[in-house]
Amino acid sequence: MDFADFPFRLYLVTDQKACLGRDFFWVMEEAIKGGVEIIQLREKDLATPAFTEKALRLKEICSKYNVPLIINDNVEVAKAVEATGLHIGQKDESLQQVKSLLGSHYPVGLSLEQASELTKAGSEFAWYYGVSPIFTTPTKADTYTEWGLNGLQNLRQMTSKPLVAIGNIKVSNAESVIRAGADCLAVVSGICSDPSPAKAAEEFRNQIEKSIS
Ligand code: TZP
Ligand code: MG
Repeated sequence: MDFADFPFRLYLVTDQKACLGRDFFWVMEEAIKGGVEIIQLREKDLATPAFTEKALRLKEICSKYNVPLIINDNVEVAKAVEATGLHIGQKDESLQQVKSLLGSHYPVGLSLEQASELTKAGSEFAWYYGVSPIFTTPTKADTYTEWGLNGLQNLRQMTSKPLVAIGNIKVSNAESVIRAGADCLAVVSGICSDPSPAKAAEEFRNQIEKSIS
């Protein structure tokens, strides 16, 4: 993956609970079949060995479909499984710190909670910005103030880096989020909790196609 490239439009961020008791890997594969193009494994409660094991299993599925696997906030796991990239938030180790461990060309996505973080040292080396949260969401309680569509539009004027929108993105608001300036939609419950993850992903893809044509 060339560090400068971010051609993805539909990004799945995982949450075991959001899969509602169904087999996690089944949900992932269905989501990919429906059109998810990149997956971030986000595990807040697993220690590194179990996180690594899960990442290796997910990587097998991702590799089958040529879907990049991104690891949330664990450099050791990202290294161990040779993930395509890492994603970090504002409260995690800094971008410079993780790049010093992974190499300066390693793709690292960075969450932005407010526009002032754009000018923080190192932010310019992010692979993409996660715009978090676009809308408040029951999936993640500890989020900062929502950006809303206006906030996203303003941010769009401030940077040409790929913007990945996350937070309560549903099929019903997907088009407005793209039109406000998102390059890519990141979804948890809208796909993982749907009775048919494949169909849900397909519906997101249809909205995206409609919005960029
Ligand atoms: N970061 C900001 S919001 C969020 C994360 C991980 C969760 C988004 O979940 P959903 O179910 O798509 O609203
Ligand atoms: Mg984090």
